[in-house]
Parts: sequence; C-alpha cells; structure tokens
Amino acid sequence: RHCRLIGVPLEEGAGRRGCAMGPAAFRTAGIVEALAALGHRVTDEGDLAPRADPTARTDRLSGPHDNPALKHLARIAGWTAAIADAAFAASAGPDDLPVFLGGDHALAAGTLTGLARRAAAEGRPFFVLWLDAHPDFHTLETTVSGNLHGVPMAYATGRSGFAGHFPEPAALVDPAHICMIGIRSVDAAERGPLAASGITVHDMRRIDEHGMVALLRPFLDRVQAAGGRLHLSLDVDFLDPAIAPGVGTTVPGGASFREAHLVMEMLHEAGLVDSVDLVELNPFLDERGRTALLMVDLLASLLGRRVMDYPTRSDRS
Ligand code: DIR
Ligand code: MN
Ligand code: MN
Ligand code: MN
Repeated sequence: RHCRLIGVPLEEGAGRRGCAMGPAAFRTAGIVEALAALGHRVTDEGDLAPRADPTARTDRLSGPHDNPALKHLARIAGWTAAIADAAFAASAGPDDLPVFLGGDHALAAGTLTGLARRAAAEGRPFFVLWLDAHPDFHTLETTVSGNLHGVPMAYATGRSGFAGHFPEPAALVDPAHICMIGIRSVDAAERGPLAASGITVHDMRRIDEHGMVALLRPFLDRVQAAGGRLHLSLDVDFLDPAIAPGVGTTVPGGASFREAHLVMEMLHEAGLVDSVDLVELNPFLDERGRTALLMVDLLASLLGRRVMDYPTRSDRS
C-alpha cells in the first residue's frame, strides 16, 4: 500500500490542550520507519492547517437552539473543511491508504465526510469501524461539555443542526454501515438517538461476554460482501488507561493490549481497511511516549506486522 501520513494538529475540539503535539509524537515514535519496515511505500505529507471557513462566521448558534457551552465552533468548522478535502484527495489512488495523525477526534468530521465522498465517487458503500470509549454522537445543541470532539459522528451521519455552522457535507455516512466497539461512556442526550440510529454498538460488556472475534467478524463479512470501502477511526481512549495513559479523557475498563492487537490482526487478514484515523493522543499527558509507541505498534499490526517477524527487545539492543 501507499501509506500517506497526514498530520492534523487540531486540539481545539478536546477539553485539554496537547493533542496538537500528536502528529509530532507519532513521528518521534517511529511511525514512518515502522510502516516502511513492513514493505509499504510511506510518504509523510506534513501537517494540515484549518481553513478560514466562510460557513461559520461566529462561535454561536443563533436563536432558541444556541448552546452557550460550545467551544471554538468556527475554528473546528474551518478544520473540517480542510480535512474533508484532504481526505478526498489522499484516497484517490487504488493503493492509497491515508493515515490521519491527530489531533483530537473532531478531525473525524472531516475524514468521515471526505472519505464518504470518495466512496460515493467510486460507487462503493462506505463502512466505518469506530474504536472508542465514546460514540461522539452529540449535536451542536446537545453537547454539554461544548468540546466538539464529541460531535463528529452526529455530523457525518446527518443529524440536524449543523447546517450553516459546519461545512455542508459532500456525502454522509449511513448509520447501518457503522460498527462501534469499546463504548463505555455515553451521555444522557446521546443515548436515545444512538439507540434509534441503526449504528451497531458493541459496548465493553459485550466484549467481555462474547469476545472480540464474535463481534468483529460479522461486520467484516458485511464489508467484504458489499465490496465496501472501510475506514478505521481509533481513539486512544478505546484502550484501557493502564496501557494508554496519554489521553485527556481516560475511562476505566477499556480494551486490553491483546484485544486491541487482535482487532488489528483481524483487520490485516481481512485486507479491507482503506484509511485510518489515530486520534486523541495527548503527548503532554503521556508517560515517556508509551501511548504513542503503542498506537504505532497497533498500526503496524494492522499493516501486517506479525509476532514471527517482529524484532524482540534483545534483537534490537
Ligand atoms: C463527552 C466526551 N461525551 C463530551 N467525549 C469524548 O464531552 O461530549 N471524549 N469524545 O473523548
Ligand atoms: Mn472519540
Ligand atoms: Mn473517546
Ligand atoms: Mn443552527
């Protein structure tokens, strides 16, 4: 594959600063070298910048639907426009595999809609595997924190209230083509709409009870049968905080080291993933880069690294 690394130093969508350092931390953790060692062509395409988006002239919604909690609305709208165009452009070639180095999860408003546009142009259905503690299914009107990393899935699936504030999406994501795994923090205002949406939601309890394979396999079979384009959106807080402390919104009871690698190994074997978001890494909160290194190892697993050809610590020293 041609792995196209695209840095998205966006941190205004999260409640704590630091995600803007994410792209640099992934590079320091050796992401280019890890993918190149697997035989992929790798290009580091640098960092994106937000557009001055004419859609959002203010940080406020007007009228009765205003939400005083909202933070950086116009700025995130400008990022969304730039990211959506970059995602569409970076997915044009048959071998292209764009990897978006976040940056907080607000960046998925751009990647999901830009990649949905690409899939539509190809005449293929677009599927999303969402690995996260959170569904990020708030609208601009329902978010309580006002942190816009909590809204990208609502925007990309066409929930109401974004028009005139975020860019008009070139294409939407069909909720029936979304599978969420690892969910364990859902706000009250998200619950009803999420349950009614048609999105497949596997919370942590379902992983405990059925195991990762039984949850993931049916979804991958559906993508395969449909000839679909598959996007992986991996939020650091999918992982248990004991192994991934470098994130601003830790939630106890997350995916284990092996559960996470198993997902990546299954995705590699299926050969279906066409694009990836690595989001919410906050190097300011990390412990000597261990979360950045784990995320790079997971991506390497997705792109073909196996135990039998992985250098051990003693080989490397
Ligand atoms: C919470 C936390 N649902 C919010 N969201 C996210 O602020 O809306 N944390 N995405 O990572
Ligand atoms: Mn998220
Ligand atoms: Mn999350
Ligand atoms: Mn409005």
